[in-house]
Amino acid sequence: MKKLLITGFEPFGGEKINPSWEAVLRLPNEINGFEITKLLIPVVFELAAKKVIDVAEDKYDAVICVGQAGGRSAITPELVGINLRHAGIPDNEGNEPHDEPILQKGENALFSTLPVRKMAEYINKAGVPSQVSYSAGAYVCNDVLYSLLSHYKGTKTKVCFIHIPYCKEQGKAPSMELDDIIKGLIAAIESIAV
Ligand code: PCA
Repeated sequence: MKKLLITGFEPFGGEKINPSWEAVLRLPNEINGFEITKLLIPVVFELAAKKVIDVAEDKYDAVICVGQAGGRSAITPELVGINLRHAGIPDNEGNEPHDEPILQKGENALFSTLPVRKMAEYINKAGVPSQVSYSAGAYVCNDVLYSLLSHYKGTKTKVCFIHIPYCKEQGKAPSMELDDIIKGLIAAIESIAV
């Protein structure tokens, strides 16, 4: 059976929950012929990607990381990761890099290797608002996306990152029902043919 690793983050920035992990945790264990493994990762530069790579090794066909993007109102698969760390707030271990590269000799940017446009189409078709995003920011989510794309470049392991809005339970706006976030993630996985 094909194998997919999907990750969610711990809470950060004063929030009590992170909707990425709440949604990932509630996904079925099998979707679209993929056996799904779920992993909680820390909101810490460098360490988050290291945890994913330690678990994934070369055992997975696809790795999808999910993170909260407060302020967005749609599910946004990210097209690109950039070689930059720039924090607006400290991460969960107090790191606050400013304009530092992730990899000293890395390429400036790397494109997702999973079909993010098709993902957005499938999510919309499932009745959940979605659009492709051209920036995952420069905080820990982008750090994870770029680091994984660099690590798995040219291998069988395909990678993407999906940002999601706040969920209703967080009491912030804009927000999305957790059930819709879950529905959207399932639709995204249904779009993958590897
Ligand atoms: N969102 C942050 C990091 C963890 C998360 O859920 C980001 O967009 O970088």
